Amino acid sequence: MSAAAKNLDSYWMPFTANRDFKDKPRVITGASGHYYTTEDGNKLYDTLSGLWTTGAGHCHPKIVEAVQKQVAKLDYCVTFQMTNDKAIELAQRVVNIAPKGINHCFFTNSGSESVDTALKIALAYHRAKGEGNRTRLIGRESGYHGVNFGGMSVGGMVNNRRAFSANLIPGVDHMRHTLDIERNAFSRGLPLHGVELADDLDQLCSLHGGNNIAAVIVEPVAGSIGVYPPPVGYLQRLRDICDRHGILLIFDEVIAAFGRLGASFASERFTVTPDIITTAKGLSNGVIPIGAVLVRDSIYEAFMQGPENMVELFHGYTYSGHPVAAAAGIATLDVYDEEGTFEQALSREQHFEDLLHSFKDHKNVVDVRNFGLMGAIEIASRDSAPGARGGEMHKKCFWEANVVVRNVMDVLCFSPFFNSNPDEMEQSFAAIRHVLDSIE
Ligand code: PXG
Ligand code: PLP
Repeated sequence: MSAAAKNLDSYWMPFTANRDFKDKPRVITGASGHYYTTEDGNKLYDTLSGLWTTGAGHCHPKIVEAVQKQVAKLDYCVTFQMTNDKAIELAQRVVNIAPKGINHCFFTNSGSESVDTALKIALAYHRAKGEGNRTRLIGRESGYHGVNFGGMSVGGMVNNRRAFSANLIPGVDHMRHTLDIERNAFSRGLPLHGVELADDLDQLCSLHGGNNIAAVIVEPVAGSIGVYPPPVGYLQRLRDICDRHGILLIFDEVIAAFGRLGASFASERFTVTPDIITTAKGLSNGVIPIGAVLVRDSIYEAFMQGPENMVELFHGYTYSGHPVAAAAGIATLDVYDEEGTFEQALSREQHFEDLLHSFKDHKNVVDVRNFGLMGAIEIASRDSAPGARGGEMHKKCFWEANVVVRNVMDVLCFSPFFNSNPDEMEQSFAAIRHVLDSIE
């Protein structure tokens, strides 16, 4: 065991079974391109691009250089009532590739902060417009919107909510999720059945009065729960219902934005434009924490009323628009531009889909789902031990197959690099299949 791994006790690890992990740790000390390296020099193929973060590959030289330069030039700068050149430039660059009409960008440090920021903007927007009665928020079962109180409340992953259920924010409802294995198992791309699930929103409008609802937040493709692509027509129907009732539509694109769906934003791929977009992860290729909330012009303008010397939105983080993070973001957008990353991602979709669906015949596989470069293989749960097979897959892949695979219970999630090499993808999926065969 390495020196680092021996001294794990002080480290309370996030979303980890701490005792089980510390018994036999999995520690990474380096990364390059599509591989992680361990302390003993093993190279592991990364099938999740970090945690859906690092689509352009690890330690991209251009981003590394930009960070190194920036940290030596301007390490930190207050962004309340003053700012830095990099934050200004990144905001412009992001809105340049955002959907038409979305031209304003508020910086955060993570997806969770982006979500809570977006919810606060939605509530304050209606109030600024004289519709302070619009206070209700709608999320979706199985949704993931981060771990802060707002995002947890609109989110729908039960384990994330259970211990806090009495303290979630009030006035939140959930639509049903869109996974329907009975009707849609092994769909390639968007499932055909389920557009009517969007009518849950209409029902909530009947129940509460649509004019009491502030916003609806959904992941265009639910990621964290195990990749649930939206049924054909579903997002458009949500958009239509929101328009009818004056409700803001928030797309949580923390995973989906910046190439994951072969486009700058999911909204571009689906040709459905929300009112607010939350982002993080791919904005800096995962190199430095940064997130952004993008809003429609009409939302920004609603705040720009009243005395000009007054703060319009009492919200912001110490590190909103951090210059080093912003420099990483600018370099990342340069890389996406110069390398044609979004087209690269599109060009790899078919091969990725074929590799995933080659698991259809496996005796323990109950579903395969994919859209863009997001994919999942769902394994049947072992009797009375949900999550056991998935957990064993993760560990065996790490220790015996030199492949990093993320499991959410018994669902294996994949988020390949935008510039992944087809041979390496095939080899890693062959190794994964081998491990799956070995699991009872
Ligand atoms: N919204 C969405 C849609 C996300 O996917 C967040 C918000 C929160 O972002 P931060 O940066 O605060 O973690 C996310 C993050 C998984 C997994 O297992 C996915 C995420 C986080 C942790 C685990 O797939 N996504
Ligand atoms: N808690 C205390 C005591 C603080 O002073 C601050 C920021 O100044 C925060 C929390 C919030 O930290 P951040 O702005 O990094 O989110």
